[in-house]
Amino acid sequence: MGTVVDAPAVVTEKEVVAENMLGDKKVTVVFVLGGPGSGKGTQCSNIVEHFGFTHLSAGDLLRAEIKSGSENGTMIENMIKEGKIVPSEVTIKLLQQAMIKNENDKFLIDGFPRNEENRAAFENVTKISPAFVLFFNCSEEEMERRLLGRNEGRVDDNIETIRKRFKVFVESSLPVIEYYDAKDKVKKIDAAKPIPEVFEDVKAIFAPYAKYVIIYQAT
Ligand code: UP5
Ligand code: MG
Repeated sequence: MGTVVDAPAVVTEKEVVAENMLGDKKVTVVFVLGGPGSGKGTQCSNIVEHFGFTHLSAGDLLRAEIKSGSENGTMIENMIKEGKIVPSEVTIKLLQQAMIKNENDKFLIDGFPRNEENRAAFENVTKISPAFVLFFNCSEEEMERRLLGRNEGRVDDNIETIRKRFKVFVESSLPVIEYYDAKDKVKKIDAAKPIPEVFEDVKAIFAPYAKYVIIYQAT
């Protein structure tokens, strides 16, 4: 019997910057995607509560940036009013800072990446690939009804901007979902159902990330 000799270790460039490392912590990232009003934010809150993830809504981070009086504030506000996608470097910086600041190692990134350029730039800059993509599928009719009934004072919740947001979603964001689907990374949810029913389906997907394991003992 011959001896098996290991091939000499070659450190490739890819291994030097290890994937999914943020500083010295290894992170798990789930992208939560779906059209405007599909229920991304609503379901992310449920996931946080049950599965110990930290929720990072790209839209919320951008809206906070406007409020903070940052130099990019006016540009971001104008883009949001028009339903357009803010330049990648702005959004990626906000997401990266939020992940570094937080001690958690499990993140839901809600509403990002929204186009092919967002996706490629995020992977290039952070070296993070998502564990999977949660996709909330819902008809425009239902999403429009929800957005018009939301009443949170968002500058983009008017019929004119909503129509623009739908168009951008179909033209720019759906191709991102298709990209991950080709890699078998998309978990598609029927998001047209009532909130608790949607969460039942979400729960089944997140079961491996459960915070507590309940052991039933027969008596
Ligand atoms: N609701 C939720 N689920 C329901 C259900 N199953 N049945 C009945 N009602 C349901 O829900 C919307 C409303 O519907 C709520 O009133 C809720 O109670 C109800 P929500 O959970 O808020 O839906 P969500 O999918 O989060 O909708 P949102 O409007 O936040 O989605 P968008 O993707 O449009 O908004 P986002 O904040 O992500 O982005 C806004 C803008 O920011 C973009 O248009 C863009 O201009 C900019 N942006 C970027 O440029 N880059 C980014 O990376 C991110 C955003
Ligand atoms: Mg949202």
